[in-house]
Amino acid sequence: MARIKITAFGWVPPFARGLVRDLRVRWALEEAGLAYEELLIRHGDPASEVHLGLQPFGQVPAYEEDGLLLFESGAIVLHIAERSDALLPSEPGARARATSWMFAALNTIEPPIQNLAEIDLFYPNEEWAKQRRPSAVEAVNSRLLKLSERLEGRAYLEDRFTAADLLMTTVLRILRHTDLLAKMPVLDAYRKRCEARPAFQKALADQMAAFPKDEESDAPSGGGGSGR
Ligand SMILES: N[C@@H](CCC(=O)N[C@@H](CS)C(=O)NCC(=O)O)C(=O)O
Repeated sequence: MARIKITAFGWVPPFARGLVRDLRVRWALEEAGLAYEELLIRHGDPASEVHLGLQPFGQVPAYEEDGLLLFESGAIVLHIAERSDALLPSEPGARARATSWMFAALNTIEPPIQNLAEIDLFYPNEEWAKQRRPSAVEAVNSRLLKLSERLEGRAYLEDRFTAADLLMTTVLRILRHTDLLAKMPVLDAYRKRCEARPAFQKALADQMAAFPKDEESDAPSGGGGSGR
């Protein structure tokens, strides 16, 4: 059995905990029943520099398996999903449709959500951010409305849970500091349905377990990234 290793941060600010993108990879590995090791990145630790170098942009997550080195959470999840019936159906048409939704999560839904999150979490007091925010909210809402229409009367994006729902859920979670999802009951129920899966709960617990428990350790000197 191949040894799988993923990189993750050993510290991020509280607002980022439970959102860092290694969560997607952990979740996919749990759904697929594949064991993995984590390479935790902590600034000041020489090993961390090596681990950061596994990703071309110095970000997490990176994925290593028997000399195969991958980056980009979506590509890693797709790699895992391609060999697990739990994450992608085997029928080619169904598989291609699910893959379309995987790209939709990352390419169509995540950009406006990430834009809003950056305004709110990184620049809340900037005048430009205050002016920009209403149109950023509008951009998110217009995508959420279409997504909600798709999910109306459905449990999942296609006719069963796939890696597309996994990615979409992790994208929707980025809005947790707002009430935008709560205002869309179909989407809120969808997110909760996916998050109730034991594999998600395990992945989340494992990401959270990597962070220090005591508040004093929450100071940036503990190491870690921006959590973006
Ligand atoms: N598109 C990349 C984004 C990765 C990313 O933004 N990682 C964040 C953590 S969630 C990070 O490493 N931030 C630190 C940095 O950018 O230096 C992916 O999906 O893997």
